[in-house]
Amino acid sequence: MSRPVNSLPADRRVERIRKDFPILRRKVHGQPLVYLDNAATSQKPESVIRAIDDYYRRYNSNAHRGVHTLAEEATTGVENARARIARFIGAPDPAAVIFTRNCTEAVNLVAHGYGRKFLKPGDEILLTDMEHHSNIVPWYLLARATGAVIQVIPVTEVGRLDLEAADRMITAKTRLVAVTQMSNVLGTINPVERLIRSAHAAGAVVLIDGAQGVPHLPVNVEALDCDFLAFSGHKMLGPTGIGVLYGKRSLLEKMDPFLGGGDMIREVSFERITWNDLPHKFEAGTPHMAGAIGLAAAVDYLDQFSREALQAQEGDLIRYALSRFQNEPDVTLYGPQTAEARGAVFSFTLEGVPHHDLGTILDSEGVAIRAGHHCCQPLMRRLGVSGTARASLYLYNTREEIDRLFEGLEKARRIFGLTRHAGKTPRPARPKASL
Ligand code: 7TS
Repeated sequence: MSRPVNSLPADRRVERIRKDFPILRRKVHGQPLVYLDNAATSQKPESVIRAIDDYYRRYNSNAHRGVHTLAEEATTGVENARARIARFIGAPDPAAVIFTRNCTEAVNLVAHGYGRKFLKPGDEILLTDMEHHSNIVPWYLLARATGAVIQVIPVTEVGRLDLEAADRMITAKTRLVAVTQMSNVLGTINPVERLIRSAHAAGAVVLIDGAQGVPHLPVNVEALDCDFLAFSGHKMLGPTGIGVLYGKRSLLEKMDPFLGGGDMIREVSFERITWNDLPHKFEAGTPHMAGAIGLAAAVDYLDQFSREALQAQEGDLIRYALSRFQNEPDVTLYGPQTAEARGAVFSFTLEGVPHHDLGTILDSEGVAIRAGHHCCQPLMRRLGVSGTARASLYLYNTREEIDRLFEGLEKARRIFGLTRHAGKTPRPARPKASL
């Protein structure tokens, strides 16, 4: 009998978890793959792959339309998935869970369905300097369409939101606050509860971008009292092409639809159209049945672990990675320097090595990271860099893999003729935890 997975020591648990992910057995350039690009997309366990395969082999059909057995099974599959995901995020009402293509589409849905209907010239939309383009561009378009104005909460020297500035900036003019729960660059975990309370006191609604938060942090939309939560399935072990918008029912009811088409209507004539009930009002066209079913399997996979066990395991990895980063004189790590304030995302630069070259050298060693601006150009400007290298971890990563990352940095130094302790050029005096 194998021990229940939660009572295993962390290293044994990770060993067990790794066996569930077939891609982790792959080699890249002759080396065992070290996948450290989880903030871009996560890998998929066997159970998710099987759920999708099973759907297409056994009951593929069009949900919500047919009267035949397969159509009923597909409908049940999608609706059970909705209920499962609602339970995962603490939403009491499955109809408040709207399936979208991804987090990006969920944000756009709110910008169109809520923003275009309710925002007026001079109303303020409050964002932060650490938002992903997905949580900037839809609001920019909305501001242009309505005459609303974008305000931006700054980021402090240590990579946190400037909460004093936020307190000043949330005023009676603020109609909507859109903020990421966790930065995909700095790893910063934002105090979203506090922002939600202040925004509500000022009469504004709040959208939480949970693309990075939901895969890693326990989220309960009722306890948070957020108005909207947007996230993507593919960053939390689910398939690509499926995302979620949670919204408070009272808001979803009064919003306009986003996309028009089949399934989202009650009655159509050329003179007058009435909308279907929630959640269908926001799900035009044939849904991504396999995606929804695959995402429910991903949530089942995550939920087999106690959140405490997973968080302790991830916390240990974060502390280990931080200690390694902080021991490299020629590496600048951006964002909070303590494990409590951050998630498992590490953006850094290695002095004398352009980030894209670093990404290529690491790939030659089988280590997958991301290099670039990470769809956060305003934040890059704030950091004073054109881009960074970024290693992001998930529940199957190990200390040995972090060691492989640092071995790769050593190779990059050798190729660029640098030494670890000095770097090629004398370093200007500046704090290591710079932002
Ligand atoms: N919000 C945040 C905070 C993100 O990190 C991302 C994707 C998105 C929104 C958009 O998610 P999508 O699934 O709709 O594309 N972030 C990244 C990343 O950091 N690297 O690749 C995608």
